[in-house]
Amino acid sequence: MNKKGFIFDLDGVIVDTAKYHYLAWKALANELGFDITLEQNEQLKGVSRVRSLEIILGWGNTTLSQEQFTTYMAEKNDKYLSHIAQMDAGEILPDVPKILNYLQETQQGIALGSASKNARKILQKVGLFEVFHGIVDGNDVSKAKPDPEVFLIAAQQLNKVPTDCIVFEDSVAGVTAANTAGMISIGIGFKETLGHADYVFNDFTEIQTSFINELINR
Ligand code: B16
Ligand code: MG
Repeated sequence: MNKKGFIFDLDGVIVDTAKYHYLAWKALANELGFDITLEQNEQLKGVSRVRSLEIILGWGNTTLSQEQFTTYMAEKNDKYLSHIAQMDAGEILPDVPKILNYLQETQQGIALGSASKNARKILQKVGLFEVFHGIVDGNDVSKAKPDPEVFLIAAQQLNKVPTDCIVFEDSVAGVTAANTAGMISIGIGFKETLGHADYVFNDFTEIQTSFINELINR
């Protein structure tokens, strides 16, 4: 059987940590005297921590000194981590284990490609750390998605050429990054927003192992 590299984004693909990011950013915005909505939070998905705070400050028409910026970033992360501390395997999104098990059974390469600097911690909390042969996160890259760097490093870790890699992504920038890397992109979410992906599914319950087999044997 062929061996391919399967690269997973974390937030929005394996777990839904967006709700925890939202709670932490909202608390910070409130502290600064304004609020952020769930719709606005959508625009922060897949975006780095630094860039997220810049965007939020723009929404609130607020500027901070460099020192304050650093303090608020740390404060946000502490709040976020207090939510992460409560996570367990029950937070893995539906049918993700089904696909991971199938990839393990067929001995495919499995890697993580996430913008989060907390990715390793989260994988440990939900008990998936050992499943991944490669992990590339926000600590390992110099250029954020839509730059393909994160996925190209993941492919290297799996010893695969980009054209033998398949990426699962929920963010617009992440799908663009996978396409630019020359990989097959699978959008997890809405067709309206992820129409540039090679395939789009609402979630993993819509993905059959027969489809994974097709990808493996392409
Ligand atoms: P952290 P992903 C991304 O994860 C999140 O979607 C995004 O909302 C977050 O700001 C970013 O990670 C950085 O996270 O503050 O933990 O370093 O979707 O790329 O797995
Ligand atoms: Mg994501």
